[in-house]
Amino acid sequence: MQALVYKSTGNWYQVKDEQGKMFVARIAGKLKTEDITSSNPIAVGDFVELKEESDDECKIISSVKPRKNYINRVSPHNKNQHIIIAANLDQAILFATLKDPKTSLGFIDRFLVSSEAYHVPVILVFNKCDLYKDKERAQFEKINAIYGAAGYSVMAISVKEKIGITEIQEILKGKTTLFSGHSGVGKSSFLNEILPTQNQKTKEVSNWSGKGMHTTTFAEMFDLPGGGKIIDTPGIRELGLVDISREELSHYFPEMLKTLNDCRFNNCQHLDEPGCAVKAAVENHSISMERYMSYLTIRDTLPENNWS
Ligand SMILES: Nc1nc2c(ncn2[C@@H]2O[C@H](COP(=O)(O)OP(=O)(O)OP(=O)(O)O)[C@@H](O)[C@H]2O)c(=O)[nH]1
Ligand SMILES: [Mg+2]
Ligand SMILES: [Zn+2]
Repeated sequence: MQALVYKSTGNWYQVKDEQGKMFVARIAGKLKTEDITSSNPIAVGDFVELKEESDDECKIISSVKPRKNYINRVSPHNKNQHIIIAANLDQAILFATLKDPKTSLGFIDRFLVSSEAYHVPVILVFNKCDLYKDKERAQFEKINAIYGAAGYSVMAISVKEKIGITEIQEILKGKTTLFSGHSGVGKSSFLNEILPTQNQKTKEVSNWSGKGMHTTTFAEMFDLPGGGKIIDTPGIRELGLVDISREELSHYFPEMLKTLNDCRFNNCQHLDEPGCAVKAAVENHSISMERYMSYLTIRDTLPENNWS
């Protein structure tokens, strides 16, 4: 019997079978899976096989179906382990904020690189636009220009003032969408706004250090009444990139990928090589300096290649 994983705590799982019935499930014994390097063998969004003979109280998961895609990150506790955030996604919304708390562009770029590597389209949603004064409005315009030029959709919304909600509902229709971003940016607040019966926990961010505070503690999937699914996740502070080498990094900056075929050397790393089309594009402002600087910063954190 096949089922879809709606919630994963690491110890037990909430799964829904093809008839729409929810069960608690556990892994018993050895699990058949291709994936051995992640610390969680099963993630929200996974399709799993349940043992026929297992009882209704607690089903037993016997195997995980191959994933269409997934987003993962380096474990904050162990650099050699990675954690699958969610699997089988159609798209992700990266929730960001310019204030209370502030999301750095570096974090956004790492998230985008990771999503490009796993072929998950991303929409950038800046929440809490009700807090904007002139300074933040100018910042948003700049960010909108930078990421718009790179090919991403950028939106400013306010869950509090109900600005931009219906536009996002349109984007969510019929798709499985991951909600990600720092803690306190309003992921669960948005979910509560469009699914009031769910009533996910949310928490004030004023007088709040941000450190180790997560209101949502486990990833969980929710069905949308008009079709489609949302996966709400705990906020992430830092996103360690998995399985990406320096040599391939520029392929995950879409605006660089479009340009790099024109570099003189086909292994050009867009540093000081002669005839580099990417650097030329930065100089004539068709690739933003901010994104190029981000490329260099992220590159420094990556291994030389991923097969050594
Ligand atoms: N001013 C303002 N505050 C908002 C808005 N949306 C959410 N908040 C507040 O931001 C705080 C954090 O919201 P949550 O929804 O808990 O944030 P989260 O992203 O789910 O956080 P984690 O679960 O920890 O990852 C709450 O106090 C919300 O009321 C908004 O549009 N404007
Ligand atoms: Mg939350
Ligand atoms: Zn180049």
